[in-house]
Amino acid sequence: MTYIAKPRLRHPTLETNKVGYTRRDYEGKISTLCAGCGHDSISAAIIQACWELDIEPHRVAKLSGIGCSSKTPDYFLGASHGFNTVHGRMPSVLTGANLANRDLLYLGVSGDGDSASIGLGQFAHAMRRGVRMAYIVENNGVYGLTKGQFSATADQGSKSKKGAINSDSAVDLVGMALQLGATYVGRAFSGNKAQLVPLIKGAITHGGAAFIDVISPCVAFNNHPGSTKSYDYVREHNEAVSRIDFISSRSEITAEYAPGEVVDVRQHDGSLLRLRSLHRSYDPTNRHAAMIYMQEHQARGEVVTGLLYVDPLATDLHTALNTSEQPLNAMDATQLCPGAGVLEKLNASLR
Ligand SMILES: Cc1ncc(C[n+]2csc(CCOP(=O)(O)OP(=O)(O)O)c2C)c(N)n1
Ligand code: SF4
Ligand SMILES: [Mg+2]
Repeated sequence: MTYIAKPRLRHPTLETNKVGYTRRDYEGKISTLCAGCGHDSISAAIIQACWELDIEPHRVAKLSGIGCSSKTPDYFLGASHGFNTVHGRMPSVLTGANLANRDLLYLGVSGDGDSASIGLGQFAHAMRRGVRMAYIVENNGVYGLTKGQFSATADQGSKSKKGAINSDSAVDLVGMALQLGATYVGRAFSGNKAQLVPLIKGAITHGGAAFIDVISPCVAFNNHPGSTKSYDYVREHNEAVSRIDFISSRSEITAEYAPGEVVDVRQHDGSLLRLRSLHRSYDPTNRHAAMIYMQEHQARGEVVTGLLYVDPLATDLHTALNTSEQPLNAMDATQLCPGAGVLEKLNASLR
């Protein structure tokens, strides 16, 4: 993988967060993506979110598949654990890592090709099993890395750079995540950092499977008139359901909005998602209503963004499997392999 290392020099007056790190400590190598690629804005939002959450970088594991989007973990959180897996296989590798070490925060970064084509089955099962992770798809509607073929999220009727019309129906990952049981589902636009940063913070602190579909224009192959994933199209057709503020359990809670306009959602770790409703009837805790809302607006050609659904008390795969609180990777051989006697008892109990 090509990369350029950043100089290590730090200005001594750089602001630090509560755990003593500057924003620079959350950066990675210099990006080799095309100038203006939406994916770089998402990397910047991840850096900002982790710095503001006061996460120690070594507590994060970032995993990805293959694609321009899946290259991006090299460009943020340089001091975190990382695994660039095989095309479409990030969710299963992440599931294994999460089961072996539940103490890390898992960040899954993928592309629309990676997750909606070759990795669709993997995406589906990670969502339905409730693997605790922030799953971010950097959605540009094309296979950017292999030079701009339509991906499965390209809208029917949208036009390629060479003028071809996409005749296939689009896979809607947000609709699928809602249907499959993901407990935190959002959509954002890479060009709107104010919306994206709190959405990522909420996903990282969420107690179950969190999914964010980020429309991220590919300036090289999918940013022309006729594309529904271009900067101009998304800016013109964006319909935000709410403005979201993330308030950590340690921060003072201030009332900025008039009652009636605000929906406060407190997550299991005490953090608060404060949603200033742009549509008064929108309830982010109603999965069924979120699905209907999405479909109605999609039919009108609108790209709905914001926190679309959250179950604030979500649990995860570890709860479902009743796994040990102590991570497997922290156990010694006698704990991991308790011997023939225990195995015999277990087998007998299953007969
Ligand atoms: C098993 C396998 N099949 C195909 C490829 C070729 N390939 C590399 S990246 C890619 C698509 C990437 O598209 P996406 O996930 O949308 O990422 P983007 O580059 O658009 O960010 C494909 C088909 C591969 N690397 N491995
Ligand atoms: S080809 Fe597209 S997706 Fe890949 S780096 Fe360039 S602009 Fe980004
Ligand atoms: Mg893509």
